[in-house]
Amino acid sequence: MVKGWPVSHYGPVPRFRAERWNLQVFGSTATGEKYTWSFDEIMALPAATVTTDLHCASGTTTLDHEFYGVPASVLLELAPPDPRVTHVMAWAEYGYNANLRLADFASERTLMATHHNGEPLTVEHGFPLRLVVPQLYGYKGPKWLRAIEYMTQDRRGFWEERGYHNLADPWTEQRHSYQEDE
Ligand SMILES: Nc1nc2c(c(=O)[nH]1)N[C@H]1C(S)=C(S)[C@@H](COP(=O)(O)O)O[C@H]1N2
Ligand SMILES: [Mo]
Repeated sequence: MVKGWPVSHYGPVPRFRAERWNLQVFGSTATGEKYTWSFDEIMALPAATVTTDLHCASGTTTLDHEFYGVPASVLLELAPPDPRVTHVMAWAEYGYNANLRLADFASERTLMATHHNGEPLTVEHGFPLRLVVPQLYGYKGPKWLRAIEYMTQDRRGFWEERGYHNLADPWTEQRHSYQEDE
């Protein structure tokens, strides 16, 4: 455990331009259509607060983060997935991505956060939108979230392709892909 909230990610911090930003849902939606929300539209959606610890797979845990934002369940209602969807890919700026089981994305505590401890997220921590999946390691929560892709089979994301565990449960310490055969 460490004090404060360290910044940890791969690559540069993207610059935010509201007029060029949107959030998309694509892939296997129920209707086959793609959905797009502007920044203002996202900010107008129903929001909730989730308090959680954050566990980085490389060892750092920080406690009691209060995130506020749009529950993933709201997105799933607005953009229903095809019944065959089993997984989602969460996409960030610059192509960072993380795959999630649909059940983990749909969990009632999964949030697309806009705020942290009552303040807008800082850009280093993912402003304007960051996926928070409380029950999984940090790499499953892209900062600078830009899209959710509905998938009818699993596909590994950025760290999952580079030796990190496909499922990432911190309670059983699923950190590395070699643990997947255990
Ligand atoms: N876009 C993006 N999101 C990311 C990452 C990244 O490299 N790029 N790293 C992940 C990892 S491994 C962790 S532990 C957390 C760290 O979040 P923090 O910097 O806000 O503590 O961000 C996650 N989200
Ligand atoms: Mo991490």
